Amino acid sequence: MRCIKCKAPANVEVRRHRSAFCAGCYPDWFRTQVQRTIDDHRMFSRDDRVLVAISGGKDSLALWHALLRLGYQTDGMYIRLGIGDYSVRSQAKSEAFAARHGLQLHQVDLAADHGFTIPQMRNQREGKPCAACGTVKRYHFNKVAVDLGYSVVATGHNLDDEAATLFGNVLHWQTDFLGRQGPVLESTHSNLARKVKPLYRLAERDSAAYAIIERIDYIVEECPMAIGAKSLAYKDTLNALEETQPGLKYQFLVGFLRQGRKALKTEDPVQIRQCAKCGQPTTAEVCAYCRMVERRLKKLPVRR
Ligand code: Q46
Ligand code: ZN
Repeated sequence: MRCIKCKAPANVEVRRHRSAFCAGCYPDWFRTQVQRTIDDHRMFSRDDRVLVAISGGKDSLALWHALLRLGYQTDGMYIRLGIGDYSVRSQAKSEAFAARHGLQLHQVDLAADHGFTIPQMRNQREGKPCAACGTVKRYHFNKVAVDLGYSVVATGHNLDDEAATLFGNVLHWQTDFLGRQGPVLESTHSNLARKVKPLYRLAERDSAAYAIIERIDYIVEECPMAIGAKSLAYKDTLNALEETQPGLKYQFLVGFLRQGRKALKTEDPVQIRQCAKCGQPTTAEVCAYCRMVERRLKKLPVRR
């Protein structure tokens, strides 16, 4: 197999595009894809300050690296979730990346600043804290972006993540979520940052290849809380289909965004107001984050 750009022996195959690239040409192709996605959806411009949500994994670090090379103004943000050794190692990788490139990495420490860790937020029924973790991440990324004046929050969600989310939402006919799923979540309130996903058309293995070729040192292991998660089962199912039908994941997701989503979009935007406790945007009197934290802190032993 030869690189489609320079005809040298190829190192990375992108089957859904019927393409292959050598290690020299691949990073440019990856960055061009990111740039196209940003342009197609008018995600942000070079005048915007972009806050990149960093986990220490391949996707968020590949995204930060690509945005940097493309000339965007970016800072990172990492949340110390308190998930044992996994958090210690992912924090170290995130800090090392920021230091190596001379970038600013904001951090929120849940245990030190807010008195809880993610493993303490396990759901009694499922035994997993992932729903709580999602609420915590959305809350703090938004709060830091608004407080520090960033125009937009960029996350490393890739094609596999987005196709798996879509698959799960279709299986359970979560029409509310389906109507809102997309690469850009517009701000509908002055305290709500815009959210964008510049990697949503690139697969997990595309960012892994980019990270390896660009020598980005990322945390390879998955969060231990992800074991047994439904999203992983959905990814396995889609990967099995993709194996025999290259491009299926892309068609599934992009086809939905182009054709299916508009039928599910609600005309009336939900009324956003400020949380009575913390002032963050919410649709209820008190936001989901404040309610969740208050509920759980009552059950945790008092810290001395
Ligand atoms: S970090 Fe958080 Fe994930 Fe770990 S606890 Fe679940 S949601 S699996 S992306
Ligand atoms: Zn609140």
